[in-house]
Amino acid sequence: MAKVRVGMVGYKFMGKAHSNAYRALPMFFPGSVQPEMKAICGRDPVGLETARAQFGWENAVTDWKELVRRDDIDLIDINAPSDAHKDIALAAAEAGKHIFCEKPLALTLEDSREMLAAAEKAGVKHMVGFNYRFAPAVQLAKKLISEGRLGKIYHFRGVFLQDWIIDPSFPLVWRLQKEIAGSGSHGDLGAHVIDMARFLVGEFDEVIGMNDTFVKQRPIASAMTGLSAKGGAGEELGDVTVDDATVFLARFENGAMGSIEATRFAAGHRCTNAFEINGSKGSIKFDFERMNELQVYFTDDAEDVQGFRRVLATDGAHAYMDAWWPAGHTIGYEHTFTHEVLELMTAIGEDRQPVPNFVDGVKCQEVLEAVDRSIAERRWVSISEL
Ligand code: 4PW
Repeated sequence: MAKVRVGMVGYKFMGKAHSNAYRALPMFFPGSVQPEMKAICGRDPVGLETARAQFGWENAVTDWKELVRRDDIDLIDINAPSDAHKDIALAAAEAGKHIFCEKPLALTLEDSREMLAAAEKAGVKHMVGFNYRFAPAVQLAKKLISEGRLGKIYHFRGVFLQDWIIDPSFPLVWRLQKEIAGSGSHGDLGAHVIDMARFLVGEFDEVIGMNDTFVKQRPIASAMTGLSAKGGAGEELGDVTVDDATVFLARFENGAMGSIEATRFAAGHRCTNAFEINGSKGSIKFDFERMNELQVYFTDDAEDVQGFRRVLATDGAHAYMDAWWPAGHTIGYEHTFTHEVLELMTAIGEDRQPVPNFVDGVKCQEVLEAVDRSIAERRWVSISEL
């Protein structure tokens, strides 16, 4: 197949991560269908041109509506803040472009369902950026569960703990504003944990949650991104309109119990995206801060050597690792995006939907919204109610 010509909206954190993945693919996965980095899009022409030159895009445009109409673009990659996802995706579907959209898919469940319907009506490929699935150690977890090595699953325990806004003087960036981000830790971090639970354990049945906003007002930033603010902040304060932390309990359709926690106030945790799964025949533990490792415990180990042991998921037996380095060398966060883009390019080449796609994005939004409803109404909420 000819190359997939990419137009990407957004050039900051996720724009850099996706650009790096597009550039790494031909070097490390030369047999794959390859991307062609045609155009990068953003609002600030100065920052955009810097990113274009630095990341290696052919040209830069400031109007995403122009980008989605171009005949020399096959795929629209949406890395803009969450409030822009729906409009760009609907326009891309209308123009017959494949769509790759960062998580969470949309601001609301209703919007995500509209995006899925539009993509399906247009007959285009659609993917959502749950990159953590693509860590080799997580792929090993999926393999062990699928092979029945853990037996019947009793517990999923998942957390995504950060601490980048624990300082009350940290300014009011867009990730702290509901109208732009949709939610705080819940949709930004909890979405990853929800997707991981769906990927490894199965569908959610019912949930009940709680949340809090510990710092209610923050200094308004003059120039900002989602995770940082440039040029400092003034004296004026603005309201934080999202959760700083959301915790919820869950029952899965297969009977397993779940506890999920997302917070940006776990002092000392920079990016602890971690889970533990307990089954009738064993347990596994993963922590993204040690992302090349999976802790495993099997009940059928000989009694005198039973205990959790560390598997280093860096050999050729582990997903994707043949493509990287020999002799057990480790990989990092950015490699999960390369694996994600490999799945997207391969799916387009094979004329099938990539996984995870907008169906997974909608399923995630259902759980996000069910938790929010359970908090508002202080009751268990079935996913089937949504
Ligand atoms: O999805 C992203 C995560 O990988 C989030 O939007 C920010 O970056 C915060 O944690 C990481």
